[in-house]
Amino acid sequence: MQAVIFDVDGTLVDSEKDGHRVASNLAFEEFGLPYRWDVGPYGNLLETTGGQQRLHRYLEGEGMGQSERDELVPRLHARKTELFRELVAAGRVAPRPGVEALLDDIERAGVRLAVATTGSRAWVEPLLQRLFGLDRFFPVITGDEAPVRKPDPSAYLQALDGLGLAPSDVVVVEDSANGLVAARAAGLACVVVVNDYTADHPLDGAALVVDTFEGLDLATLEHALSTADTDV
Ligand code: XBP
Ligand code: MG
Repeated sequence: MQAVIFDVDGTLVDSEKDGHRVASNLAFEEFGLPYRWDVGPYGNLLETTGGQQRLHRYLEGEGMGQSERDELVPRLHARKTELFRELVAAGRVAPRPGVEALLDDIERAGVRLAVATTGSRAWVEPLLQRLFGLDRFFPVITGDEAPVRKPDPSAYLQALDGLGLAPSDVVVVEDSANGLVAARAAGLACVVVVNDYTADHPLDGAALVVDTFEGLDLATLEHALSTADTDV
């Protein structure tokens, strides 16, 4: 194994419940909109990857027409992104327990770190910089470079291309079914570390499924890669 590609939301960081959801509600309030995303129902909205795509799907469900959404969603999402950056800067978004120890374990062995996320670069870079150190990860592929979002494999294919490695030398760490499908469609073995929002996701084809990073080390990832069936 020569590299590990990490997902961000729900994987490196616990960013959905206390991050994107909270920032979205603050943006709704600022815009004088009556919508609020509660903790439970937000889990269903996560089936749609991409913040703008998720807003469109939700507002369409609330009966808002296409033209009104096309005008409102980019402004609402831009404000949500600013508010999310402020939550990160205020320390309200934290790494999942055990992630930092795993990153150190991987780096000590000279194995490379990369990122492939659906999220927007405008918040991804400051978050990685504040919590981990941005230059530990190369490449960092975001929704800006891969607009067709997971479960489409393009983010992982771009990360693999940036690493210049063969799929058999790389393992992915994800938190969700959409991420698992994207990694496998890119021909990559995928370890899934579920969270409260993804524990019930269908995860067939995962090389390994666990519910915490605590105790997840390099040797476990290497074993998962060596036993993985990457045939899609
Ligand atoms: C999960 C996503 C993202 C975030 C919101 O990303 O679906 O869209 O929820 O970020 P990941 P944006 O692939 O890291 O799990 O609002 O910037 O899209
Ligand atoms: Mg995720």
